[in-house]
Amino acid sequence: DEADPLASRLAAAERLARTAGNNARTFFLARDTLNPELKSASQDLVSEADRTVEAWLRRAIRRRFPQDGIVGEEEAATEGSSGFVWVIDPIDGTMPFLVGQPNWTVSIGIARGDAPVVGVVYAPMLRECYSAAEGGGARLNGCLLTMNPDWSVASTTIGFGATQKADPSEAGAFVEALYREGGVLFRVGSGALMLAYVAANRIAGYYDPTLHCWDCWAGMILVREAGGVVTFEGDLGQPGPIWAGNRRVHDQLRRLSRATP
Ligand code: 2AM
Ligand code: CA
Ligand code: CA
Ligand code: CA
Repeated sequence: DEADPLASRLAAAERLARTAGNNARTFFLARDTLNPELKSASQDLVSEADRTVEAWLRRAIRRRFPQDGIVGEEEAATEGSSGFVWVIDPIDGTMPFLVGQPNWTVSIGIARGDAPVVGVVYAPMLRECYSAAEGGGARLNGCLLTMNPDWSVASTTIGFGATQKADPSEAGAFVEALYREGGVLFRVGSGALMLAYVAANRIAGYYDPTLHCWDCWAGMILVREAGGVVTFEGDLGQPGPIWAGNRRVHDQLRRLSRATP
């Protein structure tokens, strides 16, 4: 294992994401029996599905890589000594999950120091598994992904992920600036899936004013390995804004998101 620490972790992350995703799918098919609890806002929810899948993932990671740290949405972070930290979101898109939309994912990223080096985003209901490791390219169900280097924000739709916590006038100013530039909005409730869609040329770019590391750690390495550019101003401890696209779209989104309301 330690002969190729990235390859062994990528293979493990893919296996764990698939098993966790299948467990989450069982909850999804019986979602009417869940009693979700409110977190910070009327669309910010957590259920037994989120907690059970994260607890299972943490046990499986600890068993296989006991020296690695773990950061995840629903439990406190645990420190490791190997230099690797698993950054996990058991269900990214709890809101779509609870209302029966198929666009939710299991997101498993790995950090070495403060850099994303492995990422797996699995969407069980879409039968799509996105994966990447540093230097090895990004793949969708095994097929290599290469981002279109020529697109601008007007070429196809742009992901925008603001939740109820976003500043309404800043969100409005971004949307207005985007539409003035010929852009059109796209949104699914999983930030990880939006980043995977950037890597797969399904959207031209993505801007979210506030993501946590577990929403984007896997997606960041997917976009970079597909040839794109990502800036995340958060880190493993703090949320922050994120911009993703090819070089041109990334730079355009940064400018448009700073339009003054
Ligand atoms: P979650 O489902 O794991 O909480 C950033 O947009 C993140 O916010 C998403 O990756 C998703 O993570 C969460 N999210 C998406 N839609 C949301 C909504 N309507 N209300 C609250 N959180 C949402
Ligand atoms: Ca959540
Ligand atoms: Ca999330
Ligand atoms: Ca989540």
